[in-house]
Amino acid sequence: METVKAIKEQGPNNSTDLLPLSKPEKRLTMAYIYVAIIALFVGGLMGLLQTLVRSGKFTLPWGIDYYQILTIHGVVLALVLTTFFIIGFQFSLMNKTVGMSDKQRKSAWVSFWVMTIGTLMTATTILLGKGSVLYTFYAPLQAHPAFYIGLALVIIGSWIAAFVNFRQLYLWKKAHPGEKSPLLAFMVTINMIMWVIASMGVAASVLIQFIPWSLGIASTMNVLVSRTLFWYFGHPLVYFWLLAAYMAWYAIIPKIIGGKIFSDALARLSFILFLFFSIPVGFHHQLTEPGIDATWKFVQVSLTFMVVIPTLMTAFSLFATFEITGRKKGFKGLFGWLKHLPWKDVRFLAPFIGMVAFIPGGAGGIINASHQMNAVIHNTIWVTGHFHLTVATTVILTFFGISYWLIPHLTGRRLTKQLNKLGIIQTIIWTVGMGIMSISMHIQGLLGGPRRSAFSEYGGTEQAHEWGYYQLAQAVGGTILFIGIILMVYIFIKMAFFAPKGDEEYPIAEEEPDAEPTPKFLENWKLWIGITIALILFAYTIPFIDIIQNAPPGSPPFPFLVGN
Ligand code: HAS
Repeated sequence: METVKAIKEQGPNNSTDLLPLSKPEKRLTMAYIYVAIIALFVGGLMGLLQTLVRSGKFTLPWGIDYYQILTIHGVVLALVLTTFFIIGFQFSLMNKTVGMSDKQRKSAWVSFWVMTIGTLMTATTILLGKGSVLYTFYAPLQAHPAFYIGLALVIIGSWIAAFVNFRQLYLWKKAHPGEKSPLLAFMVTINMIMWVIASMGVAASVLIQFIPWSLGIASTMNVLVSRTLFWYFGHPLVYFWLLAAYMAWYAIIPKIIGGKIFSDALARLSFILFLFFSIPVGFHHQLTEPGIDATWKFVQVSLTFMVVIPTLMTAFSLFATFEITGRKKGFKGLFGWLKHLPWKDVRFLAPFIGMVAFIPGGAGGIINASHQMNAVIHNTIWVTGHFHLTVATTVILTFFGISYWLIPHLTGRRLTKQLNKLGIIQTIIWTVGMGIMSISMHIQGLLGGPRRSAFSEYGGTEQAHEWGYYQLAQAVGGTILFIGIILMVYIFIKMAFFAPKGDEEYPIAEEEPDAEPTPKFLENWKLWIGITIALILFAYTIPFIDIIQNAPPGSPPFPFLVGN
């Protein structure tokens, strides 16, 4: 029989074998999760304060500024919580499926510390009131250089993690010539390729534009270039969050419901399509910006709609898994199979509600991307409603669902019946709170209520009076959500330190035995990366040249990124 050490050195025998996580590997993933849970608490508290301020019934004490807490909320939740949770979770997936050497683990720790130091730098700058520039840090808002240097470190740290993941798969492939890679390792690799290509945009902007400008080396910068580079990164950023949730939907949920993966090939194809269509689409966040030619906005909006294809493939695959599993268990009728789903298992319930929330969340996204309709909702609090359904419900409820088995697995404890029950209560609280908050944000947005503004009550007009009801509803939703966060932190502490010792399963599903074999070309990395780069060059080259050539005075075309 092979020892764990031997398997570790060579990787598993075939692509469906799973490796046990060693103690050091468990500690590594837990380190990332500790940061994520602290971020959840701090960011959630700021979210509560925001809704209270906007309700007009509360003033921040001690001279704290609304935009300061809004920046902490955005940076800590959208950038820190997500990135740390995803990278930690992905390391555990890679270690389970392809294995990790000691050297790779050391590099992974370097990644963790570089990211953590960066996070501390940025967070401290905001807390000191020197970085209230929101998570998109649009110029001409300017922060202290430490804000941007901290962000650059977070990105560099995440690249180290990406290259560890690439090496993990590379060594496994070398040891298993001709075999298809494990599905989850394939998915992690796609997500990290997307992340590296996309984050180069924001890294370039931070390093070449923002840091010199904030240090006073350059006195001005080309603002449209900086916004374009940000959104070149900003849209794939949201898919970076979503794909981590999709990994659980495709490969973990089937195991939890007692079923199998519907199709390995379909799952891989959908991830490849996400790689193609996540990056060359940033202009759909810049539809109202006058400096970008309408033709290129049209091209990028068309590419945006292509993303709907892998999304619907995912919905199809999930429905198929649910139905096939139910029918195998003997449930009949058109929807009888729904009854077999383990509604009382929080590991399933939380991500399932996340899936359902993605139906209105995705429909909202399609409205946002449609140019004329975007003119109605852009810069209104509708957009905030949209991303609280997508990232703060679909993605986060899936991450909570993962935590309920991952954390006890890592800490050598069990998800007890009582913790499962608390988890179900937490999921319901989250759904109700987010439902109230997000619906009222959508409605207030349609009535013209602005986003990113503490002044939503000015003027005493009839319209502003009407906004008041929805702002109050948002404060109610925000308060319920904060109760949900406190409960989640409590469950986390229990799972990490106090739950009874035991073995919690790391649930990874197998493929349906009669599924069609996965075609070999799906692992043609050079081809997929080549097509991705070609699409980016097609969508960005000409408009980018336009932006630089037609830069206004003070933003000299060359050196094109910083003026003086
Ligand atoms: Fe978005 C703004 C367009 C998806 C996040 N988005 C944002 C911002 C964030 C964000 C954070 O075009 C704000 C950025 C800022 O600060 O300015 N978004 C889209 C489109 C999609 C989309 C077309 N967004 C997401 C996801 C996010 C996210 C996912 C986070 C995770 N978004 C926009 C646009 C803007 C925008 C514009 C800019 C607006 C502006 O003017 O500023 C698409 O990907 C959506 C496709 C999704 C679907 C839904 C498919 C449903 C599925 C559910 C399956 C369920 C099952 C269970 C199986 C078509 C897969 C059901 C079972 C039953 C029994 C019912």
